[in-house]
Amino acid sequence: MKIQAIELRRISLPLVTPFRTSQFTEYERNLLIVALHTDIGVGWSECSADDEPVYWSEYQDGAVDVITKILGPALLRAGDITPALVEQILAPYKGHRTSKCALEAAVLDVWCRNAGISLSDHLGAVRTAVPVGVSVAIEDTVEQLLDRVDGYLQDGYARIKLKIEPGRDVEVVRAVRAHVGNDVMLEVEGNGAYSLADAQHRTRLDEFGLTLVEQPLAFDDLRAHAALAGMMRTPICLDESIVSLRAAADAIAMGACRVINVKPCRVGGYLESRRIHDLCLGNDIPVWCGGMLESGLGRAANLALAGLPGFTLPGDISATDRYFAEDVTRPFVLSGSTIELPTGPGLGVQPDMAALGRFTNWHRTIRPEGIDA
Ligand code: NPG
Repeated sequence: MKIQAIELRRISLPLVTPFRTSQFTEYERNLLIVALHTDIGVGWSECSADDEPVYWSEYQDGAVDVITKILGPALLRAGDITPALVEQILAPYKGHRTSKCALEAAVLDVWCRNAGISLSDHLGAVRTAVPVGVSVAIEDTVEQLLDRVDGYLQDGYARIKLKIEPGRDVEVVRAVRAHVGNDVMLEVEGNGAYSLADAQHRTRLDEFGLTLVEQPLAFDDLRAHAALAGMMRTPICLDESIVSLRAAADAIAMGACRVINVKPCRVGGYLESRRIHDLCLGNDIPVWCGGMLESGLGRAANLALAGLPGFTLPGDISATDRYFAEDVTRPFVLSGSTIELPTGPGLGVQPDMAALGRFTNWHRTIRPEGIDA
C-alpha cells in the first residue's frame, strides 16, 4: 500500500467528570485524530499525547509538529509499505512514540480493513470479550470517592484502580477497602509521585490486599523500583517506565516489577506492544492494557490488543460512558464486567463523520506536495 495524504484533526471531547491524577487534571479530552488516505482506503487512529508534557514528555503540539515535518513526510516518501515497515521507516527519528503509534495504528487499520480481517485477529487475540476495570480519579473527599466507587461497582467493573498521591494514600485506601470488602480487586497508581525516601510509609499499603501498586516512583528509576520491590509484598506494576521491549526486559531482569501495563502509545505502537506481551508471557509476568482516556478509535484498538492471551488482568478500557456523553464512534458498553472486542475488519468501528465534524477544532492535511489547512 502507498500513503497518499495524512489528515490530522484536533478534537475536544467534554469529559462527564474531571479526571485528576497526582500530576494533572483534565476537564476535556483533547485528542489528535489521524485519517490516513492510501491507495487501498482510509485508516483511522488517534494520538493520545496530552496538551502538556505532564504524563510524559510528549504533548499534542509536539505531535502535530513532528508528524507534519518529519514522520508524515517520511511515510509519504517511503513508497510501498506494510504495517511492520512503519517502525523501520520511522526508526531514525528518536522518541516520539505516541506519534509513531498513531501512524502505525492507522496503517494497521487500513491494512486489515483491506484484507477483510479484524485488528484483533491480526494481532492474535484469543478472546471475544475482555474483563475491564476503571481508573478512579482523585476526589476532594473520601465520601465523594466512595460514592464514585459504588457507582462503578454497580456498573459491573471487574476492578477498581485508585489514583493516589502523597497525603492521599494509606488512609484513603483503608477507607475504600473497608467499604467495598475483601472480594473486590483493588489497585493503586502513583504516577511517579513518590520517592524511595517514603518507602516505609508505602509498605503500609501491603495490609490492604492490593493486586498491584502501579508506577509509584519516577519513570526513569528502575533501580529504585527494584529496591522498593524488595521491601513491599504488593506486586509493583510499571507503566511510564516501560517505553519499549528493551525497557520491559531490563525491568524484568532487575526485578523492578512483577506486572506490566502495556500502553501502545507509550511504547511506539501495537506491534511493539505485542512483542512486550510475548516477552511477559514467556516470563510469567501478567500484563494488562493501559488507557489514556481514548476516544472510540483508540479504545477499539486497545480492546483488540487486550484479547491476546497474556492480558490476564483487567485493563483501563472502560465503557465509553465512563468518560464521554458522546464519542466519535459508536459507544462501547459493558456486558457484565467485560467489553466485547469489535469484530469487523480493521478497528471494527467507523468514525461518525457528523460527530467528528462537531468536535473538530483544527484541521490539516499533509500531502507529498505540501500542507493544506
Ligand atoms: O481509563 O483510559 C483510562 C484512563 C486510565 O488512568 C488512566 N490513565 O496516568 O495512566 C494514566 C492515565 C492517563 C490518562 C495518562 C490520560 C495520560 C493521559
